[in-house]
Amino acid sequence: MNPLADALVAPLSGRADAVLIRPDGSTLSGDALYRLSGQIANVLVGAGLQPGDRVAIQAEKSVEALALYLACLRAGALFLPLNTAYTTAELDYFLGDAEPRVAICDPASEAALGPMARDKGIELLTLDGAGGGTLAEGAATAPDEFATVPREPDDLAAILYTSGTTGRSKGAMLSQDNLLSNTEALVETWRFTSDDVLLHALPIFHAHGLFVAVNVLLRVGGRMIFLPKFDLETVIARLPEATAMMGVPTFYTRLLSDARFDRDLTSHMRLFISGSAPLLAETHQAFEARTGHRILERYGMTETTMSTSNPYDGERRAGTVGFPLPRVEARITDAETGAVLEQGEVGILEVRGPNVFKGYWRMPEKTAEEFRADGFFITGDIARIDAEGYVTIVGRAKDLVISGGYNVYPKEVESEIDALDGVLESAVIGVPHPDFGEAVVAAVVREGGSQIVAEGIQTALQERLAKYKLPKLVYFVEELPRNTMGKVQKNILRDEYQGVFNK
Ligand code: MLC
Ligand code: AMP
Repeated sequence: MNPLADALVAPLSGRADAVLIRPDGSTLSGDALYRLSGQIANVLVGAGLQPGDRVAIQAEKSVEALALYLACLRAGALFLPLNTAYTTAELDYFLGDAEPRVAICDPASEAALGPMARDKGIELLTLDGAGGGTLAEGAATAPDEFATVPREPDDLAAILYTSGTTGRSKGAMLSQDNLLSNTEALVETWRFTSDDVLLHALPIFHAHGLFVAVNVLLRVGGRMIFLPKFDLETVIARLPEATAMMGVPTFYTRLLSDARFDRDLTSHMRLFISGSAPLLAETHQAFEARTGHRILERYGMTETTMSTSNPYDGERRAGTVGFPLPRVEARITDAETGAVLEQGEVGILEVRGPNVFKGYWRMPEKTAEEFRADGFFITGDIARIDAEGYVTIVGRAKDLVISGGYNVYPKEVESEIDALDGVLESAVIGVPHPDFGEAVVAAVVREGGSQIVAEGIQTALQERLAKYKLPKLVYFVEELPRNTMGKVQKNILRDEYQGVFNK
């Protein structure tokens, strides 16, 4: 038994029809993908991989990168995907913490990562966006037969890093059953079948594009139009071939900004799903007015994969994230005391169910802090559950910015800014942005006599942080607003800068 490989990968064997449609329209059959996963699994084992080892990958989205995920499932390895935007400095931490046996990077990063990998005893292979590189070369000559390694439902299948409000990023450990149970719940809730063709424009290094999109479509034996990224022209051109689309709100606001995106273009579509960041009620309404479709909004987290969803048949209510998924429980508690609140009250959203992760990699204390004794996971999102059971996310207890669906923890950016010569201190906030939903803005206090300018800060940060974490604007202030306890009042800064991107 290997629950995920049995459910997602094994059915590809012998499947002659297309499972992946590439940007140029060429296709890859299920069987070809299956055989490729076997070849890659053989390369990994040849590199010394044992079941339970981690395989890290930072590479452009490609059919081969997806096959690597399937190969890891078959080989009993823990798949560890990394955002392509991470810098070498960020990777140093992830690779040091996760201690993967094998890491795969773009050939362009090989020179920078090679010495790091050697120091850490990691076997480094390469893969580019066109499917070239040493991993693919090895796979081309490797046997395609591979005996899938047995796994138990509680065995780990993946580690996904998520930044922390304090300190370093944490690796969320997801088990076979976490992922498979969630896939089953989503298939049931969203009615996916083998007739579905998903327009897949999300990255596959985060939960949304990988565990929601890919797992669901593999589970039902559907197809995916596998695009390297969200590009408005390509998405509009390929939409007629799709039945369903999943995206972050930015995908939908970008589509709405184009007059070609209308009722005619979308009339054949079965379903549009949104998540990873709040979908403004006004976007939901504008989308319906333009296309006649009501976007189905759902809510999740790396640690829990999906927890709630609006209904397929019932009312998809704008501004809400719907009901807990089958077998998932949700409750609202008091932020200070942890007491369960009355229905309708606003507090911290907690969830429990087979979807909830096994804890943070090698961080038992951090794990313990985020769970209640009765097994509920404290999401850090502020929410309300109404009399009908609809969950509405009203805010975040965690100091977190979500920009275009990517999470940015202000503390991480502040630490980097504060470390620069000429900076006394800084405060990083998220402010409304028409494209990204929220954008990162920094308020910086210079050290006495310092002449540091915004450009200097941006340039210095580029070396240290992924691009999406960089402040889109840097303001210099005399001092940061603080309350009587000395805590920076970010709400005052947010009020002050809230209109800067809407002028
Ligand atoms: C790119 N940039 C961003 C950004 N994406 N800045 C802030 N926020 C982002 N999300 C930077 C680029 O590096 C570039 O910098 C500049 O902004 C303009 O880029 P762009 O060309 O407009 O961006 P694009 O490449 O089109 O990417 C935007 C995007 C992408 C929205 C398509 O960010 C994306 O695919 N987001 C999806 C994220 C996602 O999958 N999240 C799921 C997490 S899982 P410069 O300096 O070069 O101009 C999760 C759980 C759950 O949250 O519930 O699903
Ligand atoms: P991540 O750590 O990338 O998995 O991001 C998880 C966070 O994204 C959640 O804790 C929420 O704050 C946010 N999120 C995901 N989906 C939604 C949604 N539909 N509405 C509001 N916030 C969301």
